[in-house]
Amino acid sequence: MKHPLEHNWTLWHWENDRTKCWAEMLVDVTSFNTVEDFFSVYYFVKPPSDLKIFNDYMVFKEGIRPMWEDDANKEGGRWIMLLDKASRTYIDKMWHDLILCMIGECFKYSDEICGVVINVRNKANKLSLWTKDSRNVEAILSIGRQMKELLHLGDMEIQYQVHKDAMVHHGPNVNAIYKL
Ligand code: M7G
Repeated sequence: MKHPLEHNWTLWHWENDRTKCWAEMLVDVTSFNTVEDFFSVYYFVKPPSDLKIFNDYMVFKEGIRPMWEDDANKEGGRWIMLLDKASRTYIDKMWHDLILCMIGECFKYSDEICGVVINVRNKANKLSLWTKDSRNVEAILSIGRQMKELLHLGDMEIQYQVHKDAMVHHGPNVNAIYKL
């Protein structure tokens, strides 16, 4: 018998294509709701370190689109870590471990979690955990602290950014409301 997960999850892929708008570049790859099916998907797709620049993977609870505009995200934000000088193995390990912690419901406030994203970029790859309510301070700080513990981040800084702020500012100008 397969081992059921608490939620159904969807893997999305985004690849830059200048002929399309951002949302049109998002592709819903597949969904899974057991540990075994997660690993089949995980080992079927390329690891993040093999993706070209300007590709993203997202794993979100089924029914939540991995975009700011979705009802589940519009009041939310994200804990983000930069993987600028990280090795390929480290990037893949962080991606793998964060997904497992999320789908395995390791977080005390797992109901607040919408999904996880990895952005493969020139400057720095970015790994982020999206939460649904940027005003829920207790949940956000608990999730951030657990993310640091579970991924053994030590003194590596993570920052919490509000999606509404990301909609109007870009890149380094997005304000971090919490840092851990
Ligand atoms: P990014 O891919 O998060 O980071 O955002 P990057 O600057 O490292 O590439 C880049 C751009 O993609 C944003 O400025 C938006 O134009 C677009 N974009 C990103 N996200 C996550 C969204 C989204 O959720 N909705 C919409 N409409 N555009 C987005």
